[in-house]
Amino acid sequence: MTASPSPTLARHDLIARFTEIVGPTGILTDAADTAPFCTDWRDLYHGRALAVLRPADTEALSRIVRLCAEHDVPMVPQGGNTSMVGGATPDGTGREVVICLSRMNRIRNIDPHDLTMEVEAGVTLKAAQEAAWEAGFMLPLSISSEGSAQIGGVLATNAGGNNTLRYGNARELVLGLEAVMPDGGVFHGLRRLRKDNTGYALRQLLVGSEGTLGFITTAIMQLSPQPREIVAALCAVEDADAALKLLGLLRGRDPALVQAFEFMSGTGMDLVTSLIPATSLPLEERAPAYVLVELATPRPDAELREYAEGVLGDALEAGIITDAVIAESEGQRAGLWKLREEHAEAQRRAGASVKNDVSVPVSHVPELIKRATAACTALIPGIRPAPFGHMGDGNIHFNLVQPEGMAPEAFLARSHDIMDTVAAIVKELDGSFSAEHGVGQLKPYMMPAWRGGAELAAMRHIKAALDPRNLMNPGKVLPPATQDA
Ligand code: 2HG
Ligand code: ZN
Repeated sequence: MTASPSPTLARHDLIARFTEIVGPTGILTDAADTAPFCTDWRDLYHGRALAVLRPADTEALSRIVRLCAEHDVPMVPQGGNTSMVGGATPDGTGREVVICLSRMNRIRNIDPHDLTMEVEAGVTLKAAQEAAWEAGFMLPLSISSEGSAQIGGVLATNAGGNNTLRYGNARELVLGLEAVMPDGGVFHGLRRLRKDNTGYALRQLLVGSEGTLGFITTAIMQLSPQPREIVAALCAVEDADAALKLLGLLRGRDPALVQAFEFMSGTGMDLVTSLIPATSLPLEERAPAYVLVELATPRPDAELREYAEGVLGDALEAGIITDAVIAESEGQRAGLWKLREEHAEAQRRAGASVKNDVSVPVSHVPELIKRATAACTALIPGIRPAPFGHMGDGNIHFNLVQPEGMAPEAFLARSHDIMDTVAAIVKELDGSFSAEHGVGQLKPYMMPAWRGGAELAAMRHIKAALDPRNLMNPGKVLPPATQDA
């Protein structure tokens, strides 16, 4: 990948032209105002921006992109700024503009016959879920950062989250897209068709491209019928082998009911209950690991709670689980989910941590956890492995928290050693080093080893064809060409 060129228009002229497009309230230029947009959620990257631009509609975004293309201004799209891999943070040159889509925040339409929702990029995932629910449907995409993450970013990263095992990733839920392409042209693909084989599926190329091929402005999302009954339970298990047996038991009885199957380590749970206010373990005793199971059905007469009691009772009797609690109310269900969803925040509060957002075939999850725990513990004595995540689809966040008392900088200096150690095991288990958070600017260096040869070459051709001057989110996803094997 070639470096992106420098803007060909003086800074003040560019700012004047941008202001003409977005108006004075749609642009930020002072360093103090742009700073929050130049740092990522994990505080790993600190960039600078020529300006932060906040277009109110597709037309304004298209004009911005055209202007940037004309004058070689690199652009970084940003939604809720919740990337785990620095995917929405500008570099340190101060040449890039951050394009923030939060003003494009309308839910345009929910269609009860098509089971679709038309939603703009700046709507938070939570707001979209709530609107779908109020209309009697469900948008079945759920991630820990859904209160801040916005639809544009969710699609650009092909977010997965908690319900992938039943409903798929963001990709599976998108029927249509509108996007501004690198030359400023608008791709009008807001179709709501279940069947549409007319050439290349451009929308699917944009989903998961992390803003490197175009900026998503609006999407048609597919909705599901609302479940009539939902039952959540927290189960204590000895280890991931037992968790896998529990998944087998649940799927063997009725695979259609399992909506979420989330693994948590004892260490991770301890961090949540000790560092996050208003959380406590609703079981008698601490366990080596836990599973949060959620069952759901759209049938009105399923007697799901009785079913859950039966199947978990059998799991207890068979020694697969050692304890379990079933939520008695919506409040309790939310409490169980809080224990799971606060894992990232608790780990942040515990000091420096290294994240490995990896996936392996579901059957290999226990081996991954065992081998990676042993390897990382041998690498850095005192390191605290705290794996958790979406075990039902094979995506484990194999996160490692710094040893107590170690300087955070000293721990972070070992990040690449730790990531490479975990990655080597993931590779042997036929997995992926980037399951759901994307590649961003944290992991492009891993691409040649994992997606090298014809695959990376094809990605480079696509990027060069659509964005020949490398202006769209440069430095993300693809490594510099010099790193190719
Ligand atoms: C989650 O599943 C998110 O909670 C964050 O993907 C994972 O902190 C992480 O590594
Ligand atoms: Zn996750």
